[in-house]
Amino acid sequence: MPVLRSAPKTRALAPEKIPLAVRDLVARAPIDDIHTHLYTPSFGPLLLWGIDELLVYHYLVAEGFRHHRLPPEKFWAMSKTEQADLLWKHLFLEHSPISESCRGVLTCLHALGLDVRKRDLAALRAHFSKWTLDRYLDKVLEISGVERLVMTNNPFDDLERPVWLRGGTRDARFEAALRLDDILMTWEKAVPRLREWGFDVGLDCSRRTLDETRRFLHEWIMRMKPLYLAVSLPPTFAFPDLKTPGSDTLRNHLLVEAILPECREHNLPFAMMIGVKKLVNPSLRLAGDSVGRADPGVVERLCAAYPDNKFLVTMLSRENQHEICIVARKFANLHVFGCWWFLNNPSIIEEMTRERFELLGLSVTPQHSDARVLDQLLYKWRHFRAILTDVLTDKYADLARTGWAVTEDDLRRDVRDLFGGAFRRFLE
Ligand code: HDL
Ligand code: ZN
Repeated sequence: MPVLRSAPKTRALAPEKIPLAVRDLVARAPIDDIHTHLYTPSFGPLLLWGIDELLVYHYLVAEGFRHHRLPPEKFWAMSKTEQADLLWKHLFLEHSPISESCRGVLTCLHALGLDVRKRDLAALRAHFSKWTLDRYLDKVLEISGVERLVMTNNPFDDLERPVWLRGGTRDARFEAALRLDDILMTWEKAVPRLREWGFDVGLDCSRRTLDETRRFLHEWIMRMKPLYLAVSLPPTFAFPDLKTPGSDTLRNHLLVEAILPECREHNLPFAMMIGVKKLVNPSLRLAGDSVGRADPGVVERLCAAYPDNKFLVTMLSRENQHEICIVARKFANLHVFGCWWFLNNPSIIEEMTRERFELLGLSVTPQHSDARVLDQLLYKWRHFRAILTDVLTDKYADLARTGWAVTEDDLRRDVRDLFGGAFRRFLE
């Protein structure tokens, strides 16, 4: 007989006490950051940190072009320090830094206890020059409350691959995710490199090619011990793709006959990050990608066709958010996560988080940082904690109005779920 009665072990919070309790618990809760572009220091220059990296983050680069109007080739010819000087001038000194990515830089500096009143970039740089990376890493993780984070790991990256091949000790705070954009999005470039590494693959989707691709995946899963496999997909991604034979059909074969079987064998989710229009303005380089509305039916069909696979999904278009919540209500093998990239703005984060709680309750991971610069953990999480506090406070107040006893234990359990607990159960 299922347990139908379990009176709360601790006292209910008086309704007027709920806001303070939520604020304190959310502010202090440790975070499991399930998608970042950060690396352990052993990956060398791949781990970006410090004020100049914060200023030349591709979000600010894009915004900067709207002010300085330099020809892109002139901007890219500058040193990183010169780029940072230019962006500081245009985005902070000549205009109030009210955009989310500019505000984020200031939140990072504020979290570090730095005084930005003088708006003195040279003084700020002098502060960062005093840190060693290892000490700064510990400091940022401590202040941001990030306990563990998941990297984005790509065997096709020429800087990253040798570090994995060398092996070495792992920093338990950094976990891996095996990224497959090269295989699923640029197969024709992946083939010669896979063949160079001893995998007998071809441009076709022969049995040999698919088996050898699985062998490659298996080898890197054993090496990286990833929490999930991942890919960033265009809004046009189709499944099954019977409309446009050619590369898409090949992509479907690689997905269905190599990637999903490997995921099942290792009980690993497949993460699809859907809606990126790559390089709509190539002259902006990493800042040149855009967004497009995708078809959530793709996710429905994959979840239905592969019930023994687990899918992590985040969609880039605001217009897809309600739809993907409905898909998640239909398929328990789907876990929705994050306010990704162009959605990581307070007005949209609040809307998405409310929508998700109303439709999915606490079976969702509402945010990841997507941090590309270590220091960004400081702002991406501080900004999100504030929004989550407001939304959760409203939700528990709604419950209290029904006579439901909201306890501190309930709050602690629920916040732990939202900051990684639900994700970890989904991995089990
Ligand atoms: O593909 C991804 O993981 C995206 O997050 C891209 O890296 C993107 O450039 C980004 O950094 N978004 O925040
Ligand atoms: Zn990312």
